[in-house]
Amino acid sequence: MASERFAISCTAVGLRDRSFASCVTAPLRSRLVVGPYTKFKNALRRWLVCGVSVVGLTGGAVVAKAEVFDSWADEVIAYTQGSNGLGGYADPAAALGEPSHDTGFAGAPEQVTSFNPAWMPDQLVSIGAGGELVVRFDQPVLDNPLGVHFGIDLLIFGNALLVDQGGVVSEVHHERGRVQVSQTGEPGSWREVVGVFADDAFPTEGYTDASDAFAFDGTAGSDFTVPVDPAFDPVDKTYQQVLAGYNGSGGGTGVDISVTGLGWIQYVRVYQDAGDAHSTEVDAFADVVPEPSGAVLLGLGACALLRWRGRRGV
Ligand SMILES: [Ca+2]
Ligand SMILES: [Ca+2]
Ligand SMILES: [Ca+2]
Repeated sequence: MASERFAISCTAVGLRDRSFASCVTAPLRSRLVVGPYTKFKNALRRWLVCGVSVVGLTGGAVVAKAEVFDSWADEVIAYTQGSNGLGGYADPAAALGEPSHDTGFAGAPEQVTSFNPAWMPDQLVSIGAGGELVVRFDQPVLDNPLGVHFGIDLLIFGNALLVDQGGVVSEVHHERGRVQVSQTGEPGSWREVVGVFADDAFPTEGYTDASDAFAFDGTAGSDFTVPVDPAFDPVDKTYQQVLAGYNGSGGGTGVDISVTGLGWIQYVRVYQDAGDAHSTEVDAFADVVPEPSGAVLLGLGACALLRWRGRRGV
């Protein structure tokens, strides 16, 4: 997949040369299949795994095993459409994979913007009153501290939209679904993310450079793995001001899992109470991964040097 990304999987496994070599060479191979900025970030993240591996080698305990993941949810664990779910929008696999940059509504190659959300049944799954959707990530979604991406760890994309009135946003049209997270997906393991709702602000923005919300002339895809600043309020803003406020992000509901007391999660549940008059739709889930810091980069350089010297006995 063109948007393939990497993440860290810390597992209690023995460090082997093969995993280390894979760790070093995978970023180089990835350059063949991903975009320039994403390639750069992916490479740094993979090298971060190398750094952790060296720690494991010298400490003799838990080490990191290099694996390749994308940022999107991978598996549907459960799905039940509620009483007022949208007919035809009942395929839970629509919530797996990358959020929608474009929508084929009416057969036209329209772009998804915060005013023009995803439309198609293969893009969205509808929850409905009393319904639920449970998905699993292949990798742990880690808790980012407040200073990293505003503390947001997970993004949920729906079909919420900004309402235009006279050239500015009058309101965010949303159909809020409740959110729970879990490390295991087992009964009793679920923690409610209080005050955060799926299919809410911020509506998905597929491109960063469209001239108008309905011009569909964007060429630069937005980043679905970084959140919008939660302090940004799109109301009374023009479309260009909204784009500026998104600052390259593709939007999505931001979830900070620290409010649940969990340091990482791997399962996400979106559900609606019975009797809810709305119908929450979900397009996708994304893991928000921090950028490697300068100190980490220095560590990674040391990692590579140690490995090079080790191979040559110097
Ligand atoms: Ca994935
Ligand atoms: Ca967090
Ligand atoms: Ca989707």
